[in-house]
Amino acid sequence: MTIRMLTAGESHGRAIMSILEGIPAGLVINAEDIDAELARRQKGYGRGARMKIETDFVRLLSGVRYARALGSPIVMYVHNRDWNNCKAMMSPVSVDLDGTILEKPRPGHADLAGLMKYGVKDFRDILERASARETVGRVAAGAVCKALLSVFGISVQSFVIQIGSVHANIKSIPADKLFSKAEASPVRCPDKSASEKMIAIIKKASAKGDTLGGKFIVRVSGAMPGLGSHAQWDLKLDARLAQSLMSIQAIKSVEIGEGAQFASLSGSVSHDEIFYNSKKGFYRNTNRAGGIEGGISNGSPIEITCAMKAIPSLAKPLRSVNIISKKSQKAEAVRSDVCAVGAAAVVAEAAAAFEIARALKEKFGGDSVEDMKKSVQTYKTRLKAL
Ligand code: EPS
Repeated sequence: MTIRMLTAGESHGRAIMSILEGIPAGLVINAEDIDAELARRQKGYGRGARMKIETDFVRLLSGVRYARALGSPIVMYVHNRDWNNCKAMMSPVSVDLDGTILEKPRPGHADLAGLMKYGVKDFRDILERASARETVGRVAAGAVCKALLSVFGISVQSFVIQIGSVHANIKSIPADKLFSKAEASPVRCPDKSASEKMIAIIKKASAKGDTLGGKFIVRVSGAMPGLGSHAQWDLKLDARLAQSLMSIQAIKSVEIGEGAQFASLSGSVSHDEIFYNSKKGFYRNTNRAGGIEGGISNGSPIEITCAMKAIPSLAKPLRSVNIISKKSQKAEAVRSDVCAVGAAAVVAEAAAAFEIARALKEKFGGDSVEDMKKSVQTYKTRLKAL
């Protein structure tokens, strides 16, 4: 059985939920570890007033007993505290409201395209689910996937390398310090001086009623060679990661290794030459491929760079059209974040952890963690004998 995941819930509804299926029995799952990931997602300079309302924590509704996975579907429930303020607006039963609807769709949001597609009158029906609040469910599921990966020595970390026009300089920072430095930064950027500049431009954007995007890197360390497959398009690990990460709200590009840079590099400097010694086995001195060749992990760290666009909810809105009067008007000005690149990076860790866990489960099978461990051990012994 593979691992599957669905999320449910509206931004201002009662809760965000996820169903995670296929986690092997016996995996230790601590609610506190999930909560720690949820808290990481809530942080960051540039987040809006909503984060002062919410304090996310998980309720494990099924699939876990005495802090261990049962092998059955795991349902996770995270309450929206803002629901208290939105009960009438989001009521699942019919209520008498004053008839107020949102009329001025925000360029860049799902508002207008969703309204057309679903035939709704009020595009709140669309924005509630399009909202990045949904990522709570992915982070909860990702935390469980991270727990599974850690059993096999695989970790998933991220750090921000750009916000707006400010780029981090990470060349002089040792690879094993990037994550801890990012965690200590209010914008999750390991370069201290860039962090300060990033905070300054976020402050400036906020004062102007504007928003900012940026770039971050997700790094998967410890993944063995052989995850994903060249044999079918929908089994390729890079393609799966791309879908999972691109589906995060506002993410507009996902690159593996050198990514878009490959277009301008010639073959002689695009690839990672292969070496061998009896101690290390096969190894590379470079990692331009970002740890994936032919859709299969090759044992080097898996490196993914994502670009996030600036959030489309603007305090000083762009021009739009009133869907009732068809007159030109400014788009709805709704409460929002100014910059959420650091939070998106935490979500991306979860999305990557899910895909890596899924590929791991597909390769090694096993209904229990113990079965999986044996299978991994057998495989690693075979690789050693190569
Ligand atoms: C979001 C708009 C804001 C963000 C929200 C995503 O919410 P609200 O409209 O309630 O102020 O804060 O993100 C979250 C609630 C969250 O938990 O990340 C949007 O339109 O995407």
